[in-house]
Amino acid sequence: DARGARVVSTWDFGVGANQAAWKVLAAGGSALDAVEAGARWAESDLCNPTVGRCGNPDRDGVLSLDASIMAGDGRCGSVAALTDILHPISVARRVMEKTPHVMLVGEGAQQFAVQQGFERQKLLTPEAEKAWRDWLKTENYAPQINAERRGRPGDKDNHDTIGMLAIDESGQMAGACTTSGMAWKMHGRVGDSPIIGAGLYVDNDVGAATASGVGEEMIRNAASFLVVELMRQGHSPAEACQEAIQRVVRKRPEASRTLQVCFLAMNRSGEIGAYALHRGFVYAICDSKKQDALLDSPSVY
Ligand code: SD4
Repeated sequence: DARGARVVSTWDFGVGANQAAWKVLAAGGSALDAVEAGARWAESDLCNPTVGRCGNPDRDGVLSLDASIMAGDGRCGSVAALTDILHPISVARRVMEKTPHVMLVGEGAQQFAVQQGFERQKLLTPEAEKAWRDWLKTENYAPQINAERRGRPGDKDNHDTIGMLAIDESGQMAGACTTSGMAWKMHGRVGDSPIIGAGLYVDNDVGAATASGVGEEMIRNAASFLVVELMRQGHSPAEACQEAIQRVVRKRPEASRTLQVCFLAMNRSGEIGAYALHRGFVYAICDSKKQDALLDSPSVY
């Protein structure tokens, strides 16, 4: 049975993504297959302006996608600045499984995807293009604390990057992270999500961590690796996330007041914790007892 299995994801749409992952776990599938299935669900979601095909573009109007996947035994793969491919998470997995490398970017990532049988397709939605044209009127790059969710509870635009962590019935862990990155980013900008150790880190010996928010802060702090290392030193997932957030604040106290950073972690016992800089971060848990739990993260501000 899948009693020991569990999956956790960032943000409210994590509930739907978890259910896609749970189908795999409940059938005795691997954590790796589960997180890929969950991330694919999010990438296909038609109302998410920060992941996959409905993502907002960069400031040149190009939708460029970042994704990473990692297994608890240290295998990992990622793609960055990938364009015109619907499922970056599956390309990341192919990088892990079919190449001697960990990360492919831009044109090379797309070339590899096409060689692997992924279809090239135009992804920018009319809504995202319109949002970009509106943005061009001011060209003001000022990431909102919780992307489109702030102050509009229940709004269908209530979404953000998905980071997903899972443990399967055999105790193997895996994680996935997929995003269109920060809306109106510079062309060529890469965030934390495809960088192993920044947006995602998984170690079967300890646990796993993922992040959402302004990726520059996660990269600066090797944040997901930091959270896992704090758990290795004996901290609970919640304490590890909180300590990592404190590190972000100590490093850039002023910027921390206006940027959102969110960490989510699970240890090898399946215990889960989260912490954010600002209020508004929620995460979804799914296991054999409850399929649709949505919890509020504690925060500094
Ligand atoms: C990035 N961390 O590209 C991602 C975006 C995100 O909430 O998580 N937004 O920086």
